[in-house]
Parts: sequence; structure tokens; C-alpha cells
Amino acid sequence: APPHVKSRCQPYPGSQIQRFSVPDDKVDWSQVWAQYSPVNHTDACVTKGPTWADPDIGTFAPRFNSVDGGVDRTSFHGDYKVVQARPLNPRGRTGLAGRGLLGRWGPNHAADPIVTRWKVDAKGQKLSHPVSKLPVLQFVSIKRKDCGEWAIPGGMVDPGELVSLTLQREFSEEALNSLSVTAEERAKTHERISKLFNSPGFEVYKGYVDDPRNTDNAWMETVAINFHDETGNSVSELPLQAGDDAGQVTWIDVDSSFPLYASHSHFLQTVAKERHAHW
Ligand code: RP5
Ligand code: MG
Ligand code: MG
Repeated sequence: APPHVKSRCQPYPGSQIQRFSVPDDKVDWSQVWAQYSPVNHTDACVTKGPTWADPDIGTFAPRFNSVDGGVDRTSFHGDYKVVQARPLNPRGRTGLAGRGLLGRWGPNHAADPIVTRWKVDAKGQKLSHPVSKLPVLQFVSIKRKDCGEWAIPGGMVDPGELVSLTLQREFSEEALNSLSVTAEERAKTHERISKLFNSPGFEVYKGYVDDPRNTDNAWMETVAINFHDETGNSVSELPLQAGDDAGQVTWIDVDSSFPLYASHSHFLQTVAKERHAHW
């Protein structure tokens, strides 16, 4: 894998903290670098002790590389190293020690539901891209409130939660605003959603995410699954409404030129290839 880039972004998100600058050839931990002196930072929203965050190391010794009381501390990339009681980012240096904005030491597991449909004209005919001549996919995208970037409506896997549930729950919260609609409305949309989300879907990606919140000791990993509405009459007809950590929601054309949060563009590229769509 190429060296992570967004995991070395300046400044660290939600702060004015400058990461210790890490050149490409010093990302890998195997490169000895005596001068390396990362800035230590854990955001106040983490240290104040919400349910989704671990306590500080010292008072707390989690069981790394295992499932620890419902919290999955295993990595999709095999066992990670633990040095001086702190887990080491498997993709290398980030210029920042501590947890930053992430709650868990080590891997922070998320799930990304990639809901797609074909782009069609008024008559329902598939539209092809003028350059590639390939049909164009659209996916449900949200504008993140934290950074203003467009993203897949993904979210963290709760302790003990099945990933299949996280996918449907996060999509409902962020793209359908399930946390604020009436019980009646929720029931109506639930049936249609579950049909699509109970289908097997296409596993797009499983592993490390190059997320701007990553640190030397805490990082994002995800399972990204594509649920495709081939006929355009299941989720395509649902009214999208942004909720929770989403500021806006809309169908966006799948296209390499559209910038997306973290590694999400990479996931969409895999979807486009799988479905023989424009990229
Ligand atoms: C990304 O952060 C994942 O790919 C997922 O989309 C997201 C989960 O974090 P929150 O949306 O809960 O902040 O790394
Ligand atoms: Mg969420
Ligand atoms: Mg989210």
C-alpha cells in the first residue's frame, strides 16, 4: 500500500495542532528515525470520558489484538505492535501520538454503506458518460458536519454490534434522519431499506482507512459494502434527509474527479469497476 497521506494532514482536524512532519520515506516504522518526536494530543471530547471512548493508558490496560468485552480491538491487517503499552499504527507514522479525536486505542471500527443506482434520464433510460461511454452510477453521499467534505454515510460499529446492523443504522441516521422522524415514517421506510440491506451486497473493502483523524496510536478501519438498487425503485424513491453528523445528503455521480473524505474515493472506484460503470 502507498504511504498514508490524509493521516499526515496539517493541522490535525478540530485543532490548530501541527503534526510532526513525516516525509513519505519515513512513514514506515522500519525506517529508523531518532529525531522523530510526534506531538502528543488527545482531544477534550475524548478525555472527558464519553461511553464511546477508552480511558487513558495507565489506569487502563485493554486487551489489544483481541475482542475485549464487546470492543473489537483486532485489526484486519493482523496483529499490530504494542510499544510502551500503546498500539502502533500498522501503516506507519502520522506525526501525532495519543488518540486525537478517536475514542479507541488501536483500531476504531466503522462500516460504510455504499448505496448506488444508475443515473437515468426523464424516460428512465440509463445515461452514459460522454467521454468513457460507460453508464454512470450515483451513490448516496452526505456532507460531513465536522470537515465539510462529502462522504459515504458511514459510522462506528457499537460494541457487540453486527456490522450488517451498523450499515443500515448509520445509513438511516445520516441519510434518512431516522433519529428525528416520526415512528410512522420510520416504519414506512424501514421495510424498503431492510430489503436492500438484507441482500448480500458486494464487499468493496475491508481494512485500514486513510482518515485525517488517525494518529500513531489510534486509527480507522472499515468494512465497505455496496448495496445496489438496479431497478431504481427501492431506495431511489426514498426522500433523503440529512441527520446526525451529516449536514446535507444527495445522490452524487460516481466519478474520479469528485473529491471525497478519507479513502472513500478509492472505495467508489472499486464499485465502478465491479459494476462496469464510468469512473
Ligand atoms: C471513516 O470515518 C470511515 O470510512 C467512516 O466513513 C467514518 C466513520 O466515522 P464517523 O462518521 O462516525 O465520524 O474513516
Ligand atoms: Mg453516524
Ligand atoms: Mg458518520
